Parts: sequence; structure tokens; C-alpha cells
Amino acid sequence: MTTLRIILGDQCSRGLSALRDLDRARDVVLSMEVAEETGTVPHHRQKIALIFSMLRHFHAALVARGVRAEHIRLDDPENSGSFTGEVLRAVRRHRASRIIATHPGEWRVAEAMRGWEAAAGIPVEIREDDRFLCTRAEFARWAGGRRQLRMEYFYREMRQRHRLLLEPDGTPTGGQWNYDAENRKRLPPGESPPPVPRFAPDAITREVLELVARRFPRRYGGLESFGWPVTARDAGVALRDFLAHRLPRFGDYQDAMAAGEPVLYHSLVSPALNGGLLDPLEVCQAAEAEYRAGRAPLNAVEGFIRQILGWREYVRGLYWLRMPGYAEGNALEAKRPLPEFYWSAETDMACLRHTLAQTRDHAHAHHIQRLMVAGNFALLAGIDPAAVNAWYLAVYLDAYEWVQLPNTHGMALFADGGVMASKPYAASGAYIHRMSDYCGQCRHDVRRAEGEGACPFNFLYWDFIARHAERWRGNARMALPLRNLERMPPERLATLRAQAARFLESLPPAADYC
Ligand code: FAD
Ligand code: DLZ
Ligand code: SF4
Repeated sequence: MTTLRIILGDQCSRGLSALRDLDRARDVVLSMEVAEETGTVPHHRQKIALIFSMLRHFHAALVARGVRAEHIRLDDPENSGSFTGEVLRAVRRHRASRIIATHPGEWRVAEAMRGWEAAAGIPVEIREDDRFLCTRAEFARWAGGRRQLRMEYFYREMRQRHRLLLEPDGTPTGGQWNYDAENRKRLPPGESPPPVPRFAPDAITREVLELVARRFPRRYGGLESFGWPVTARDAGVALRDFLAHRLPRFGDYQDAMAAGEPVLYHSLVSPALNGGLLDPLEVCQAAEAEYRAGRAPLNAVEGFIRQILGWREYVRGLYWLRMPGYAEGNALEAKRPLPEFYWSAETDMACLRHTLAQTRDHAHAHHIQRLMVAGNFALLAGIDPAAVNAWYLAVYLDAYEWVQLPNTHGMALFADGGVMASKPYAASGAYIHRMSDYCGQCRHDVRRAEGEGACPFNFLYWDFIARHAERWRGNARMALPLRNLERMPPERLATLRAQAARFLESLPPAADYC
């Protein structure tokens, strides 16, 4: 009676539900590198390398503990190229009588998993992914009956349930639930954030990097800077470095952007968290301990915990609540193709150039770059959500659909019509200027909205507000921009919109990168 236990690329967790009650002598643990998954979108080469390396290290650790584990490599001659093909081959090879898996992070993969029972002719048990702090059913119960879902209320309940930054009488530590208003500082000139630890690739990672370079020679994304943690131990080292050196200023500069500073005071924990190397509750507790020990201020620690306990759990709940239809929506009827510069980073808009070059070279950009630069441009320019969603899923190391889709489709593009965000995150160049030093290095002039040298974010912003003016009338949070639009002389608006149209027409569309 062999049970086949499945590990997916983002399930490299020792406590994974699929591994519970493991019989080391009789069960077989299967992990696999498969061509189908590398090609659903043109995943960044560092992302493929990260997933393969995490899987290979996890497999080696299981074997070292005496577990019967099998890892299928991408270049194994018998590799069928898909999860289903590999599971069926393993069932036959081991005469397995049952399959146990943990629920995946993507609707498409969950559908495939549901087909395994019929295809293999043996029972398949799909266990809850209890590495999250709110189950899909709990989220659905919380959401049920509410007219509007808002992260803030969900977050407060999560703080109470998991007793984080909570006083014995149940009130929030410091008297407030949220210190976001204190977290909007610009990086002062001369401030230089501490360096981030890099983990030199070991023999396993080097082999993976060679494989990825060989198999994907023309694929998007540089491999050279790869230095991500690929084991739980290294992820712990990276986390402790963040807690000691960057967490104290995380809050202050959470929304700041600076040329040549791709990390600032951010944690960089998302690839390890989403891959399963770190446990979200332990990360939040470790951050709280820094506050309790007087080593980090409350605005930083609360802000950090809110991202993980609040936003991360909230977007995951929303994804499973709204799928499969969620990705289909296109509330703003955006149809323009993705511009080529999203892949090449060749643009004279300095904010986009920095964000996109960093994305290409490191497979990472921080939240405000993703939302207010790359996302804001796609929103204002009316880029087709399907193309933007595919791009975000491909280019970021931490991108799995459960977290990428609500953030892109909902938060950045407002393509869900306001499920994720109560108003679109649309901003002119003034916001980017306020929060960064990009504009000083740009050939466009952020103070100009029209004419030669005007910042494209400015004329695109007014074009966007005007294009959807009727839609905003019912939205109280859009009253101010609408009022400003209505005060604008019609000839000026016409000039801005004509410039926006000429600019958008001039953007070369992206080639097919798959
Ligand atoms: P920090 O700024 O240090 O934050 C700490 C942690 O909080 C992150 O590691 C992450 O786990 C969590 N977190 C913060 N914000 C969010 C959020 N909005 N949703 C979910 N978790 C959050 N995050 C992903 O993990 N994968 C994605 O594919 C992804 N796509 C995004 C796309 C867009 C358009 C936007 C606006 C945001 C996206 N995010 C995504 C959220 C966020 O940008 C990243 O989690 C963050 O930049 C990761 O870097 P960090 O670990 O240094 O984060
Ligand atoms: C993104 C990705 C890639 C590129 N390759 C693999 C792979 O070879 N093996 C694997 O197990 N997972 C991979 N993934 C992640 C999956 O596409 C998918 O996001 C997760 O299985 C969802 O839980
Ligand atoms: Fe970006 Fe406009 Fe500033 Fe240039 S001027 S960096 S395009 S916001």
C-alpha cells in the first residue's frame, strides 16, 4: 500500500499538510520540474531557477531524513512535461494505491489535481494548505453577507485571532490598529539603506542555473544576480538580517522609491514565504518581538505585520472566493496591447526604466514600483488586463496566481470594478515625484502636463479621468479628481487628450515572449 505524496514548487515546507502522517518506509514523496509549468507564461529565468533549486534542496533534505523521495528533473528523458503526466507515471512505477496532495496556489492546477482520481483510478486526497493563517472557508464565511469587502476590517479580526500586537484586554497595541499615515516618507538625500545578504549559489543551485541558461537561452530575465535563499535555513538568515537592519525604518520609507536602490528597507521575504521556506505566523511573531524588545518602532512593525497578516491573507481569500471568473473581468474595457518596453525596459520615462530594468535583472520590484509605476502606467494607458496579468505572473520571483492576480487585476488595474480597491490607484507624475528621485533623472518634465517634454503620466492621467468620467460619478472617493476635471477649460482638456492619444499610438506593442 504505497501512498504517493505530492510536493509542488511553492510547497517546500517541512510541515506541509501533504507530508503529515508520512510513512517513511512505504510512502513516496514526488516533486517535479515540468515544461508545462515553465511555459504557461514566460516566467523570468531567475524564477524558474528559484523554484527548481528550492525543490531540489527540499528533496535532498527529505532523502537525508530517510524519506523515500523522488525528484523528476526537467531534463530527465522520461519526463512527460506535466504535473498530471508525472503523477500518473509515478502511480504506475510505485503501484500507488492513493495520492495525497496539498491544495495548490492556482485555480488551473487545482482543476488538474481534481482530475487525477479519474485518470489514475485511485483515491486522491487534497488537503487544506494550512500554511496560511485564514482558510478559504473562513474567508468565505467572513466575506459572506458583506456588501463591501475591506482589508482593514479583515486585518483587525486577524490581529485578534492570532493575538498579534494585541493588549491583554483585546485592544490594539499603541491604541491604534493602523499607523499607515506615518509610513509615507520620501528617502532623504544621502540616506543609504544597508546592503542585503546574497547567498552564493551552492553546487545544486549552480547546476540549476546552468540548466535554465541552457534550456531557456532567449527567455526574459537575467540570471547573473541570483543570490536568493533557497533553503529554510538561509531564508531564516535573510529574515534575521531584515529584522536587525531594515525593519526599524521599514515603516517610514515603505512607500519611497529611489534610483539605484531596489530594496530600500523592504524585507524581500516574499519569494521565501510564497515558496514555503518561511512560516507567515513565525515571521509576524519575530517582527513583534523586535517591537517588544524596543529594537523597532511600532509604525514599522505594525506596517510589516499588516502586509503579511492583512494583505497577504486577504488577497488569497479573495482569489479563491472569486475564481474562476475573477480573471475574466475588464471593468474599464482596457484593450491596448502591452508596450514592448515592459520587457525591454527601453523607455525614456526614468521611473519606468528603473522599475523595469530592476525587474528584468533581479525579478523583483517593491510594492510602490509595482503599483504606482508599472501598474499605474498600465491603468492610465488602458492596457488589456489579460496581458498585464500575464506579465506580472511571469516577471516576479514571488508571483503565484493566488497573490499576483488580485494585486494586478484588482488593485493596480481596477479591472474587477472595485472588489479589491474602493478607487483606482491612478496618479499623475506628481505622486512619483513626491515619493522618488526619478524625475530629476528624466528627460520629461514632471511639472508640465502638455506640450513638448511634458511628463506622460500627467496627460495620461487626465485622459484616464476623462475617459471614465461617467463611471466615477457614483464614487465619492473620485469626487476631487472629477471636480478638477470639470474645472478644466475644454480646450485644455482636448489638447491633453490629443497628446495622450498620439503618445499611446506611438508605443510599439510587445513581441510574443512565450
Ligand atoms: P515587503 O514590503 O517587505 O512586505 C512584507 C511582505 O508582506 C511581503 O513579503 C508579502 O509577503 C506581504 N505583502 C505586502 N504587500 C502585499 C500585497 N499587496 N499582497 C500580498 N502580500 C503582500 N506579492 C507577491 O508575493 N507576489 C506577487 O505576485 C505580487 N504581485 C503584485 C503585483 C502588483 C501589481 C502589486 C501592486 C503588488 C504585488 N505584490 C505581490 C505585493 C507586494 O508588492 C510584494 O509582496 C512585495 O513587493 C514583496 O517584496 P518584499 O518581500 O520586500 O515585501
Ligand atoms: C511557476 C512554476 C514553474 C515555472 N515551474 C514549476 C515546476 O517545474 N514544478 C512545480 O512544481 N511548480 C512550478 N511552478 C509553480 C506552478 O506553476 C504553480 O504556480 C504551483 O504549482 C501552484 O501551487
Ligand atoms: Fe516618470 Fe514623469 Fe517623473 Fe519622468 S517626469 S520619472 S516619466 S513621473
